[in-house]
Amino acid sequence: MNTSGLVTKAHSGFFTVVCDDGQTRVCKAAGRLTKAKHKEDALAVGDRVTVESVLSEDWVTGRIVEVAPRKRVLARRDPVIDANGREIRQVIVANLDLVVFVCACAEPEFHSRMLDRYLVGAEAQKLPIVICVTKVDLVGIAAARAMFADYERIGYKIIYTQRSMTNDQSLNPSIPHSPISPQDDGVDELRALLHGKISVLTGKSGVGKSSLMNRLKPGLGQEVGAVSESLQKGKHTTVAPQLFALDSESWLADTPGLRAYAIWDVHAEELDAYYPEITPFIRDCEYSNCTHINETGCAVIKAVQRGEVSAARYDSYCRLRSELARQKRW
Ligand SMILES: Nc1nc2c(ncn2[C@@H]2O[C@H](COP(=O)(O)OP(=O)(O)OP(=O)(O)O)[C@@H](O)[C@H]2O)c(=O)[nH]1
Ligand SMILES: [Mg+2]
Ligand SMILES: [Zn+2]
Repeated sequence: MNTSGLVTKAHSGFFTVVCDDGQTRVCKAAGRLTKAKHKEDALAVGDRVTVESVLSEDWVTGRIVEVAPRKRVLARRDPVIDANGREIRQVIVANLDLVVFVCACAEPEFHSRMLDRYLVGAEAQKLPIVICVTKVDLVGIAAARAMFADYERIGYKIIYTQRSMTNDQSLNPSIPHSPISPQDDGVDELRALLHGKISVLTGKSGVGKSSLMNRLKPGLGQEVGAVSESLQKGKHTTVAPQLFALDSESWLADTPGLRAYAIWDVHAEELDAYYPEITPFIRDCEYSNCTHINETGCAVIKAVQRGEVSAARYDSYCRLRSELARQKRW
């Protein structure tokens, strides 16, 4: 008897599948599924699959016999080069509905250019985006909102959060007072946005992703404050996130400091399409191939001068564009 299910974990050739019949099975994939394509790409967390029960050989209780077409993927360029010398795409999460970029107000310091890179990558993959600002307690809500004002103005959904204060902290005079009421720490709002979706939390190490997961689902027991050494050093570690059930319809993965979230498949000439506040001005540029960097008659530059496009975001556009122009096309 076959049953369908969701791949929630992939680990060296084995896949954990939460099946619609309520059972969780550890599965191997039918050989024909992995033969044709690049191995890493054939099956990923988030894939909807059909599973055939197998009479338990060891702890393997299922065989994946079919993978449903993906609606979209979160992918990155694999550092591995294939036999033909081409870089390979690696699927991190299949069928992703929402990506949550987690940024701390402080500790670690917020770098808008890094957020911009993430946003461009997500825009290019047409992924719906939420920005979750953590550690608001460290700077206060007014300063936090000022830091993210450009992004609010563009129209990105932003949620401000902080962990609940312990007695310890409220006694510490060096920590600014809680600006968000304990009843409204942003977590309920975030939980509502995640409902019915497959989502990932991503962002730099130490921003508070695991803490956030534990507040979204108490009892999840994500390790907090533990820093994975290989990731810290930026070495290539296969990024194989695990999907956790927030409820029966909502799935969330914590992706440890996605350093390798390289901008996949973005060409310099199309970068302007991934800055939503720049896009509306493009058609008024004098030249249709305007780079918006130094042309006279550039409507984007004029919009920056009028203050309609933020100077910081425009600066990040210029830097990223020259970086992409130097990068070889593939
Ligand atoms: N002041 C303050 N500290 C926080 C808050 N949220 C998390 N922290 C602390 O920040 C540190 C890092 O939190 P984690 O949740 O482990 O961060 P992470 O993003 O999961 O980090 P990696 O797993 O390394 O990617 C811990 O010491 C947390 O206690 C917050 O809202 N305010
Ligand atoms: Mg973590
Ligand atoms: Zn222009």
